[in-house]
Amino acid sequence: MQLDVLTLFPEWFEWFRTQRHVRNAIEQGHEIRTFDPRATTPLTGGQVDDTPFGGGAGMVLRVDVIDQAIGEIYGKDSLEIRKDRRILALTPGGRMLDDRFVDELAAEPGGLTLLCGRYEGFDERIVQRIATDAVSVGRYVLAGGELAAMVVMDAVIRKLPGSLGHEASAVEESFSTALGGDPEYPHYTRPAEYRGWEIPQVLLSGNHAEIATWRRARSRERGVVGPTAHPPDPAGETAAGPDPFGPIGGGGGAPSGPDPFAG
Ligand code: 6GU
Repeated sequence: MQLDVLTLFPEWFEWFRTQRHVRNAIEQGHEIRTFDPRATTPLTGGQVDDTPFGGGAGMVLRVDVIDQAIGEIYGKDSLEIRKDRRILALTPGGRMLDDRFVDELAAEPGGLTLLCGRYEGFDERIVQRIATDAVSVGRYVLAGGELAAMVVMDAVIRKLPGSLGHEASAVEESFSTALGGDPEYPHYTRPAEYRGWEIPQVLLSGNHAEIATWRRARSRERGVVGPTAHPPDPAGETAAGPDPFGPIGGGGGAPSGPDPFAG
């Protein structure tokens, strides 16, 4: 897959490219290219942004600058390019990135172009006329789209064959269809007991069917309860009293309530 990023800060992506799963993907033939719209701006003095019509604070990325950059990168008019590949405008008000959206992007045959906004953001015509999608990584505002672009690319790259050491890791992971869209089950490794903190005994049983059932149940439970903003208290209580987001059934004991596989 070809991942192209339009950014005023291409150097931010140098570190990203050195990360192992990203390097693996590049070795597999995937590409990450960065383009600075300042290099192709039709305006003088490397100008890329302007003050907003109607007044207000901040600067807005100009539509002519982005249109020109895309035209030069692909050697075609941007209205043609958007038929061939997904062009993502990274903006806090966009479609929220989730596992389904990531799968959709990873399956895109034409490649992705990520547009990073800075300042107050994009001239809306970039989003409406040039981009195929507006993408957000959460309901908060970052200073620019660069970190969001890395989030999108990281999530997409993990789905590409050959980028993870272990192919199964991306199949049965949080929010995947293999887990019915639920978060991943908890993992444990050695030591089996540490400071009196034991692991669920079923995991030591060697009974793969029971382990799978237990994992599916824990995963489903996390899906019902929602993301753990705060790890469950093993005693089921906190200083503030019983944790409303604690074990299903509200009981104490194991984080997941009575555990049929315990002991
Ligand atoms: Cl995609 N961009 C910016 N600037 N802020 C964000 C975002 C994107 N997603 C969440 N916050």
